[in-house]
Amino acid sequence: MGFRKDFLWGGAIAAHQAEGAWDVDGKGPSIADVMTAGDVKTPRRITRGVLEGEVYPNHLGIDFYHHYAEDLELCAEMGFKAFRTSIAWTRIFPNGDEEEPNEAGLKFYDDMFDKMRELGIEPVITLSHFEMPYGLADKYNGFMDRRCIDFFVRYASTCFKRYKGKVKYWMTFNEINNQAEWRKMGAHHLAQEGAVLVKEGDDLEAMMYESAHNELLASALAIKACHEIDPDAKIGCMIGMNGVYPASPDPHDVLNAQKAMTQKYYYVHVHAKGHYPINMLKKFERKGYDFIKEGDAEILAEGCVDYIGFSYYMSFATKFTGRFGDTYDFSEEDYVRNTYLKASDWGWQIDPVGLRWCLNWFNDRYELPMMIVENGFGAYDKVEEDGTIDDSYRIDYLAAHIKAMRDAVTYDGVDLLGYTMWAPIDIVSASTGEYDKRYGFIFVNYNNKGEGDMSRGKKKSFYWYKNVIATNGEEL
Ligand code: BGP
Repeated sequence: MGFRKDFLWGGAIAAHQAEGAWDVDGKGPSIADVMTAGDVKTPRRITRGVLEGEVYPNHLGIDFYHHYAEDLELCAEMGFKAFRTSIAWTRIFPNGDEEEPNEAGLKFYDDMFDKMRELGIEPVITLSHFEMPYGLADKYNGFMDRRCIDFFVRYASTCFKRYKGKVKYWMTFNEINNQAEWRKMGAHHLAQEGAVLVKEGDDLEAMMYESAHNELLASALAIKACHEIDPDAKIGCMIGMNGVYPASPDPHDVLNAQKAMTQKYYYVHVHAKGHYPINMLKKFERKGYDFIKEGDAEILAEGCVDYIGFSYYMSFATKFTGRFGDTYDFSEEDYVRNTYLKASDWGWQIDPVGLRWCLNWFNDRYELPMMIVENGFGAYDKVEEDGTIDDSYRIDYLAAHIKAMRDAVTYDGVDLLGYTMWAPIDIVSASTGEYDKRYGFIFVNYNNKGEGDMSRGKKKSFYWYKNVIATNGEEL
């Protein structure tokens, strides 16, 4: 009963949201380095290059580049068994299309992984976490150009060779499926996934499916390379999993929600089974898409994942509007509020039971080990006069979600390898570019206005999580 003895308790961050040092030691700009600051009401913008007078929060992050040793020590104090971060692609290949890697970038991660090992922490590493080199986006239009597949595989293989024996758990593209919501996010979401920089009049839907296909090929080829270079390593996909419920038992709503799940999560099907679900192939045929070329099927079939990594923050509900007729195609514009759930200050609906639902959804279809590599609660934290921070709301959120995953393991037989909550330390928000949307057990003294000395402090949740790990999830 309960979690396995070697369960990987830990936390997760991403290079671009934490490291800062965006142009240090030969690093080139990534797509995250041309995203401006926003907030709960103001969307981030993507600029063509780094422009004078704009504010780019990822350039500074929380200066993890120079503070990772002390930050990891604080994580070790909580008893972390695993730490998930990403390698910034542009530290290794600054423009993305170089023949040779940047040694200073490779050395930086050597030192970081050594530090983790010294602390008894298993590195769990994402190869691309919204970090496509800006050079590739600008020059090739990202994954719209098949040459970017080779550039990614070269980068991935360089990492597998260099960190063989140091890194055992890999993932290819962070939340590769976010781009399925291209209607809502437009250029932002596509570019965040390393897909394309779009212009007026482009057919976003067609471009999304084509560039996502090329990204899936890149992922499959990297997985194959990983298996060949380091047979002891495990490599997974990373899916942004937020289940879609029907808004009511009306069969139209139920079918609509089912179609939404296929359209949002066919990416995991390709990763786990090595081919597209027929439902999606029918859609491509109907739309006249011809981006699947000879030989692609074999590539996908040979690059299946060892485990499913996924993030979980919330769930959605959808109401059938009839806008796509008998196809019942999904559009995120058809989401409705779920009146059974409360939401965070950013409107993210809180649904711990939904996490168990998602674990079962994956398990029933793919029967693969899983790792929850992100789950957390973004909130405004208040520092009391005595310097303490009572983030009981964060504890409540995490405790309810950990209980749900414990139930999925205990009662539903889910094979769960680990849980790396998001994010053990306050960092820059990916969707809004804010500092004030905080997730951490560790407070970072820095805010949206650029005030603060970046010093680190412990919130109430720090001590709570330490006990969760010490009791292997028994005491929540
Ligand atoms: C996921 C991303 C992360 C992270 C998290 C929280 O979608 O993989 O990079 O940031 O969401 O989102 P946000 O930072 O926007 O609150």
